[in-house]
Amino acid sequence: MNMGRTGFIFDLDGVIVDTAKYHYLAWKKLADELGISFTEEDNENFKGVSRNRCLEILLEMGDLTVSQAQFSAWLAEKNEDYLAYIAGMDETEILPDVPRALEHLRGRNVPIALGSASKNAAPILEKVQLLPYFDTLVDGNSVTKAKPDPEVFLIAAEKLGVAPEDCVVFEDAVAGIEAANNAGMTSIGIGDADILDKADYNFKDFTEIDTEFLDDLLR
Ligand code: B16
Ligand code: MG
Repeated sequence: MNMGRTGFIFDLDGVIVDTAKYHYLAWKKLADELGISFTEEDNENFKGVSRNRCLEILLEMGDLTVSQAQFSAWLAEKNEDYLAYIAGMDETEILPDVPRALEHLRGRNVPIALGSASKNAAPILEKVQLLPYFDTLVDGNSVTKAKPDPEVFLIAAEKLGVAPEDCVVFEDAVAGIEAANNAGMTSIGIGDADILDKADYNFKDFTEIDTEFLDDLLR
């Protein structure tokens, strides 16, 4: 363990790329098939939430109880549609100034991890060509407990060889900020400060995060 060394953990959707719009389209398609009303506002509640839990919420919205086999089939259908929507993603979909921050941190030689609920994180990072910046990926395939449980970030800290209290997490979801706080890490909310009011720091996006702020986190 490198005590005192700062580790940086990035969430994926809403922090690095805006895949929420593709998740919305895929959930909306399934909801329409099932006759369940699903709006972009409803999609807000799906941010940072596991695929499995999202389908449970959707079925609760439609008052539907289904067999395990049907549940799995719909889960697979949603993901196939989602994969079709993200097939054409490229680096133009990276959110503003994220590469600048990653480049700066790389230059400082600090360990960087991904901490995402998505099971599609690796192919997405590959598509937008940011994979080389990450020392390790912890995603929906490696966790058993969803955010706000701190598991995803604690595994990331362990893999980086950094103490949890020396880790900084960038997150756009309320559950993600809670997970970071539960892990004893410094939490940085990306998005609406009123919604992410439990974060230690708040920024609208990475254009507001200057290199001085990043360097201060290293001290
Ligand atoms: P998948 P994050 C999350 O990503 C999304 O915000 C959430 O909407 C999605 O349901 C979840 O990933 C699972 O994604 O279906 O690709 O496994 O924000 O934790 O990076
Ligand atoms: Mg997110």
